[in-house]
Amino acid sequence: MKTVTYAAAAAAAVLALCGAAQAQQTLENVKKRGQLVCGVSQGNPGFSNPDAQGNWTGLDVALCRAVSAAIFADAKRIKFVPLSAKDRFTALQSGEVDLLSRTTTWTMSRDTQLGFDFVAVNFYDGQGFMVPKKSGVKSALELKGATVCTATGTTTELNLADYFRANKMEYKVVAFEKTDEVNAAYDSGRCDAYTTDRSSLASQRTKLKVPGDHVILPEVISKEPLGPVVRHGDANWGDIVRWSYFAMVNAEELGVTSKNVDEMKKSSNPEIKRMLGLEGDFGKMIGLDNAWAYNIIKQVGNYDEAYEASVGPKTPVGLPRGVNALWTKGGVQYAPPIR
Ligand SMILES: N[C@@H](CCC(=O)N[C@@H](CS)C(=O)NCC(=O)O)C(=O)O
Repeated sequence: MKTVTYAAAAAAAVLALCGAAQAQQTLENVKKRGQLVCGVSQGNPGFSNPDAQGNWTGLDVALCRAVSAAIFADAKRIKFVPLSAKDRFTALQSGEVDLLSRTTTWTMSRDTQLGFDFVAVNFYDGQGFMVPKKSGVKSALELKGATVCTATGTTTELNLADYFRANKMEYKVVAFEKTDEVNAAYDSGRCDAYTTDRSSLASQRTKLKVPGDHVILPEVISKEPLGPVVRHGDANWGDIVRWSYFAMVNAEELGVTSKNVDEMKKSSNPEIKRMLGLEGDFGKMIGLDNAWAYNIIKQVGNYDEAYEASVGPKTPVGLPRGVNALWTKGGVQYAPPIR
């Protein structure tokens, strides 16, 4: 009896050790493969979207590129895997992707029940509604009895139910797995309103037949902190993704851009020196080269550069920085120091 117990205990210990060793392997696997596998959307302009040449662009894509630059000194060593909202979590759990960077809301249940770690918030968002301008609707509170289109496998349906219940309004939901199906249904007039994250409404609006015919209503009915997700249990990997993101935000705060980063190597500011790998061993601390952040900034840019190029006011998505401004400029984007 005792022997069995010891044997079982030993087996469990070996399993636990192997599990831990395996769990800490992501960086090694990525290096061996020579490529980062990044889970993105199937097409969310400004966040993750292939352009006419098939090159992936967007704010979430910039984060994949930053991680690739930090590891390989090359922002292009990435395989992008397009995932629907419904399939994204199994793809991360099964190891099909190393990192999920796809407008994913950080919630307590996802963080604690799915075996994941949310490592940063690269876009603070909230759920909203879009309606055809010609409907004359000016507030979500006028949507009593409306048919609302949305995507399945998202945080959206529960927020929608909560909002209509709280406001004692009836509604009907029409939900699809693919965002393109939601767009088609809404564009054909099957629904009175379209609901999802407000940033995604602005993004998907660019894909409608006449984007200018639709307006996003002022109500923000939920908190949708969107950010990159990794598997729980590989702390080093989580650190790499988190600090790749923080490097972009710190670079913005310190005024370091892709254009001036070489010039900035001459700066006497100790924070800039540490960030660019000229002082200290900050890259080594996460298993990378000390030029990790230099490579991110040089090849991908700082957070502001990535934001303005993908979703900013001059892009078709057209989102002002708003709450995603730096904390020094009235927003909540704040990165702990590289120190
Ligand atoms: N933030 C929400 C929603 C995420 C989501 O999937 N949004 C849709 C917007 S309609 C999207 O990104 N669609 C693009 C695609 O599936 O390619 C969540 O994490 O559940």
